[in-house]
Amino acid sequence: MITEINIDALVGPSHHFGGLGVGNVASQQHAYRTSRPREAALEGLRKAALVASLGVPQYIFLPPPRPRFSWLRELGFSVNSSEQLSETLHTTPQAFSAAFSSAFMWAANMATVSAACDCSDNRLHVTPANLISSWHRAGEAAERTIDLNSLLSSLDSYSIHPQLSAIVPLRDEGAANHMRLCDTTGKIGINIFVHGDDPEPGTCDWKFLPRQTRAACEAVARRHQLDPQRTFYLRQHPVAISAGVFHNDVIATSHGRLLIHHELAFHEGQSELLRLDDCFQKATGAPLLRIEILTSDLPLDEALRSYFFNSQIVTPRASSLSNPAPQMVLISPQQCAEIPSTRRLIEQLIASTENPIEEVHYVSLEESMANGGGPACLRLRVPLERDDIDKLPRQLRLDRQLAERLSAAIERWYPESLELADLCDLSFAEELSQVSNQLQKAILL
Ligand code: SUG
Repeated sequence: MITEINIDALVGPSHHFGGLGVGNVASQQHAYRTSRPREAALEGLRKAALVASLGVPQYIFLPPPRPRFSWLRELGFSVNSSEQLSETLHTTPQAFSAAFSSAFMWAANMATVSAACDCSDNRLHVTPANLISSWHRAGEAAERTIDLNSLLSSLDSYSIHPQLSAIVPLRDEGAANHMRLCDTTGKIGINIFVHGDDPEPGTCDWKFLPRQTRAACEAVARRHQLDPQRTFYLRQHPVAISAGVFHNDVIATSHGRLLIHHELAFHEGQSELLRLDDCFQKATGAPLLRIEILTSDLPLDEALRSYFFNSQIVTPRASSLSNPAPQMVLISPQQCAEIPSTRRLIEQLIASTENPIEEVHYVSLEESMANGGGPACLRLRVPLERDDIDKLPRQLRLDRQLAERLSAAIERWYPESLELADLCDLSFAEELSQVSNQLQKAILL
């Protein structure tokens, strides 16, 4: 039996709005707004604690160190005084913001992960995403490779590959553009990769640079040794990308044998989707539960405002024999409860007996949402055997005690609010390293 663990990445104390998300309308709209790092971290932690309370194995990665002054130096900036930092902010705000970025919080972009049972060598394969499309995210792969190694090092067999080369044709944003469908045991898996680039470069007039290329998807599938017969490639719809759908997980979602996608998720995807339905049926002996949401039921702009497709779907564990768990639970952004079309859609999904979703939890993630990240963006799924889960380091597993300790550290040490100009104060950089120490303590206790 395969169980999905979730890894969430704690929001960092320098969380701010830098307007750097390529094709990410929310990030652009909220550029330079005052941020609330404390609330951002607490919101993310509460969401992860909710998932843990449903019996899903939940792990936490701490924020990597910020600021990245070495990177600013590499770009020729001097960073020895607050005045110099202030000058950097004014001349090149993108580089400045990137040095303090907390975008590592969106763990769905950390890596693409393949279950060992899907790979011909029977090893779990992981490729950290190179995230080369934007100013602020490319440095994350090296940092998260260390964290992933620490989490997985006690497993008997796994491969963490180097990130794909940092060249434009290999733009990779990880699990946000990958979906794994499987049977009820989790042992028979089908992998779907979603890319945004056009087959013949230059044929399409993009408003925003598509962040994932087909070449990157194919390279990941090859190195992970996935069965080509059970691997699918779908192309994101250009209309959706131009409207602000910068990752597939903003327009489609999946869990187990359930796939929910918008009518405008994929470009000319019909024949590939029919082949997918057929392949799933043949491989697992059961039909794929594929739900296509029409524009007439959910217009694209409401899909984006609500982030409905970024709802997280989990299989809870029963707390006792007399208290059976719902088959699947939806964790949706609060916005979905407020927008009538998505509220109705969720009510219909729960009422219908034709899909396994039986419950919804609405979560408030205002700070993350304002930067274009919903519940599913904040987690990376790793499909593992139960025995392997037992081997993972206990101190990274989120239980009530760890959640309380982290929450207390955040309340005590994180700034309540932050302007970009506050980051120019050199003493703030020292404070950030103290916060890191306090979070480490909370984990190691
Ligand atoms: O890469 N936002 C992130 C949001 C990532 C959401 N992840 C998934 N869909 N899986 C991004 O665009 C904004 C940062 C800023 O502007 O300060 C940002 O990076």
